[in-house]
Amino acid sequence: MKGVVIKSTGSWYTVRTDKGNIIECRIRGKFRLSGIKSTNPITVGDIVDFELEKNSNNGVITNIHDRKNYIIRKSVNLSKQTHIIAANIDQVFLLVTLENPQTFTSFIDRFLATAEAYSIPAIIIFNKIDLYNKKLADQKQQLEKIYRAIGYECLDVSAVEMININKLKVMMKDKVSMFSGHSGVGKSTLINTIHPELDLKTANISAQHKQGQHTTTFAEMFSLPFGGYIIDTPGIKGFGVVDFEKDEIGDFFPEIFAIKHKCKFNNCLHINEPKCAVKLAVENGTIAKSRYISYLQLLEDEHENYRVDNYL
Ligand SMILES: Nc1nc2c(ncn2[C@@H]2O[C@H](COP(=O)(O)OP(=O)(O)O)[C@@H](O)[C@H]2O)c(=O)[nH]1
Ligand SMILES: [Mg+2]
Ligand SMILES: [Zn+2]
Repeated sequence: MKGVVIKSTGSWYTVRTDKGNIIECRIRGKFRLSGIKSTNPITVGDIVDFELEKNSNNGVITNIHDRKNYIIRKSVNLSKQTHIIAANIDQVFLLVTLENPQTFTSFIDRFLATAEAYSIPAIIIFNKIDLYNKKLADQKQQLEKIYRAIGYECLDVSAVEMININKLKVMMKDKVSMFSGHSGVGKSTLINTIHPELDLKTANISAQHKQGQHTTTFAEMFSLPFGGYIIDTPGIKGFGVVDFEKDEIGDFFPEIFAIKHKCKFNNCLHINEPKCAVKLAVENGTIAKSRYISYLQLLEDEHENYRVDNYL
């Protein structure tokens, strides 16, 4: 039998079959995936084969299907181990607010580059538009222009005033989605708006200060009443961590990737090399300055502690 892992608590995996049956499964002995040094062999979103155990309603997982993508987090201790937070994600929504809290472009761009590195399509949601005055609306429009031009879909919503919620539902239908963004941007409120039965706690700031949570929280996948899933990752700030190599960062900026072959040097890092097509594009305005600055920041950032939140 085949199903998708919707929850994992360490030793038990909750598997949902295509028909919607829920089976609690275990793994027998050590089940190791080659290539990934991870503390957990199976994660939420994994497609698995399983057999039912005799004389019980439980199952044993016998096989994991190849993952199309996955997001990881480093273990808290300094070993090289990682923890896989979730797999097979169709899209990740970055919730952005320009005030209360303010989301900076450097945060947006780091997030988008990370999504590119994970091969997960990213969509930008501007929330709380009910609060926007003319100045913020203009600022938002400029950002949308920048991000749409490089291929990122953007949507304006208000979780409180129910603006464009149906559009969001259409985007989420039959897909596995994740929400991300700074604390306070309205992730829980928006999830509750699209799926009131989940009844997530909102404006909950205390959870973030519990450092220990990083080791004990598990992602969970909820089915949406209109079709599709949402993965909730309680207590996990941000979006996992990618160790960027300097010479690949540009590949995670679509507009840089698109023109890098025009640089004189094929190992150009677009800093101050001669005849650099990227720098030229920044000068003539084809590449947004804010994007280029974010790119340079990522280049310089190699020793950054993964727990540090740029925003704070
Ligand atoms: N005005 C307005 N407030 C919102 C909106 N969405 C969320 N909020 C408020 O923003 C605060 C933080 O929301 P919450 O969902 O807890 O944010 P989270 O930390 O991203 O999960 C709460 O007080 C919400 O009521 C919105 O669309 N408009
Ligand atoms: Mg929340
Ligand atoms: Zn260059």
